[in-house]
Amino acid sequence: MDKKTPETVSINERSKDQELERNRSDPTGQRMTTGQGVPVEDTDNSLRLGARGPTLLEDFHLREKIMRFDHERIPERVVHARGSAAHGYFQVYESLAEYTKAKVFQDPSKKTPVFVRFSTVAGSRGSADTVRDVRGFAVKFYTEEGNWDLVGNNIPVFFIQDGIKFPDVVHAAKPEPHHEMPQAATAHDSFWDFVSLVPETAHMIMWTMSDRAIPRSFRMMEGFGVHTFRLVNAQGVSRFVKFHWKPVLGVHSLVWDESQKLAGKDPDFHRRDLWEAIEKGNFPEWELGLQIIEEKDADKLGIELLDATKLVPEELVPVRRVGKLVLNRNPTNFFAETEQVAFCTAHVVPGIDFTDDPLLQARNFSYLDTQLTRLGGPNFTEIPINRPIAPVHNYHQDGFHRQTIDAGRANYFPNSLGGGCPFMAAAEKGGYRHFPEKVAGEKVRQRAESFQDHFSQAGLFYRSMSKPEREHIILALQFELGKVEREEVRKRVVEQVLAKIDAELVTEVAQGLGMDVPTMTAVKGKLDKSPALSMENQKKDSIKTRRIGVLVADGFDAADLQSTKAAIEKAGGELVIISRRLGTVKGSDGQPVKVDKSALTTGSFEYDAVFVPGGKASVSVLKKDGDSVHFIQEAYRHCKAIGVTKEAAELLMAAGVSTPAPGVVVGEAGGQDFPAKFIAAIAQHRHWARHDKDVISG
Ligand code: HDE
Repeated sequence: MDKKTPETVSINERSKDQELERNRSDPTGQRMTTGQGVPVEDTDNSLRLGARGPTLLEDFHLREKIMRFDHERIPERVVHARGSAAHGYFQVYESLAEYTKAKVFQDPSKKTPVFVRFSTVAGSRGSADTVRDVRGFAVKFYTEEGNWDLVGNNIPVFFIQDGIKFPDVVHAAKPEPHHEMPQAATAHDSFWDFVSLVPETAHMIMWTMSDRAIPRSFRMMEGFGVHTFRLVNAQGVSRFVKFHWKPVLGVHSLVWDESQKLAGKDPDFHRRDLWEAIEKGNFPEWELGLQIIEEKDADKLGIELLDATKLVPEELVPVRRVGKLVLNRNPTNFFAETEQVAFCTAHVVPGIDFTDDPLLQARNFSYLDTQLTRLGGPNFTEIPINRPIAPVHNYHQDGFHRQTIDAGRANYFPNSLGGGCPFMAAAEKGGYRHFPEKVAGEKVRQRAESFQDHFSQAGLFYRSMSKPEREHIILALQFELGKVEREEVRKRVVEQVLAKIDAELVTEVAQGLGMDVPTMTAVKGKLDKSPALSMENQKKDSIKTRRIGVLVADGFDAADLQSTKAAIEKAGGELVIISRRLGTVKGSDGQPVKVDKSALTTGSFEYDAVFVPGGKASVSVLKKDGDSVHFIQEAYRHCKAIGVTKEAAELLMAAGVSTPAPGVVVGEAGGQDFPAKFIAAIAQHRHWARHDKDVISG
């Protein structure tokens, strides 16, 4: 081969999977061996002197086995420790050559492999999935010109403007240093102390107190690149860009009470949901959206694009949907892939570039650096999940865990001993050339005047919410601040932060905390509302992958169950049969039906809706069963769709639910339109207009 011809690769959806295959080890049909490949005779008994005597140091299998066990753990991520990931691909709808030369965006027939990790931020690796927190949404694209990582969140803004404050905000949010409490929660003094003293957190606080911070599923949340990046085309023209991921299933959330109950009953709720959806072939999908801003128009927007506490409302710059992301394969091994994957904002490819956002600039340093401790040295790029499909050649060498065996004598540049290789690539030949932005100035520790507005977008977000969403923000703040022990911290948040956001907000929160309502000092921006920010305005047209809990006892109406099941499954939903104990329940036709969950192991909060078929015998048992009555009450309180047919209407009465009520669908005997009405109610996701819900226990 001509040594001067650089290697290239062509990629397809399977490229990364095939490349990972080199490292997979399947024990099926194999003997057990030591790490040195020596077959093992006995792994249950250590080697001892006499059956009751001391263990011999000579037992190399014992020593190796214990030594390997002792060192299984690596440090968890300092933030985003709790995560779940999946493989898939990205495909662009049409060439974006006009905007960027990045190869991932050129060819609509190409599927670029990706690995995506979702996470919470504050909790430890074993913390619950459904806590109130930001969710990470990190995407690694294995492109033919190297890896591109888009390391985003499910919230489009951030707590701080400058990366130098990151250790402070994270220290404040994490468990307090003296007693390491609370776990995976911001409802404590140090976090709100920080918020009260750092007004730039205001906008992000509105998002984290909103339902966005308790997603129904990873599959039903948006993703955002947060910072402004650049797209650069082959002619060297740069435009500003904000990246968005739009979930095909719509954006949906839990309610706070559910989140807390789920954290106890199924702390893996989101991880399980992602895993099971992929196993069942319900591949999660997002569309990539771009907000492209011409450099010349940036100033006219009146929004500081370098300030990560600001978003660009979609009403001002529409989001253009340019491609899709599909997750279709679960990892083979959690540690090897999900835990060892190392994202970095500085992993970019030609055609994608940075801006001077001071948060992004600090991230570009941090992500590379943190892996040294977490993954044990600089060779983490060689770990299978991290290594690019694109060829890698450079003069980096040695270090812990080096895998590559570098051939040749020349490990420096320039060299003549190695024929000058590896050599540089001109930009025209694929070499990464940084966008030659013109900058001038004095070295200062200062923020520009344009970074000083901390409240107008916080207010914009709050005002753009529907009434129920605003109520949830108020309740979340009452909860979080209610857990703050120091009164002066509570007071400062109310007076110095909330009073500058919105009158309704500060009044309700102050009253809920038993405090005087401070004088309003709100700052309004040009835009009064951005409807795109409200989840209530997102599409609600499908029940795909929704789980409907079905309460039954012996004697349930078999025809009701069958017709409802057929209709729901046709619409893409799933029924889960719940009864007192596992095994089977008998329908009115005498046929047994398999029970999926016993009442003991589940709760209404694990489902999107409830269905109770008629059947006199079944309903009379359920009416007297506290768990079943509670199930209905809780689902009602959480504003979910409830469907009952025939006699099952009596269960509603037993639960204190009076009909008609929004989202409660009662099917009369022989009624034909029940499934359609019930499906329409489920697609709404929640029925907030239940005015009496608070008088029902749950
Ligand atoms: Fe991160 N962040 N971050 N972050 N971040 C990390 O990198 C950091 C920020 C985000 O699934 C760490 O490999 C700094 C914004 C995600 O592996 C660390 C600053 C956004 C993940 C780090 C930020 C994020 C991380 C910890 C402020 C949304 C998980 C382990 C300047 C756009 C990635 C690691 C995964 C992880 C630093 C702010 C998203 C310490 C210094 C803003 C999704 O390097």
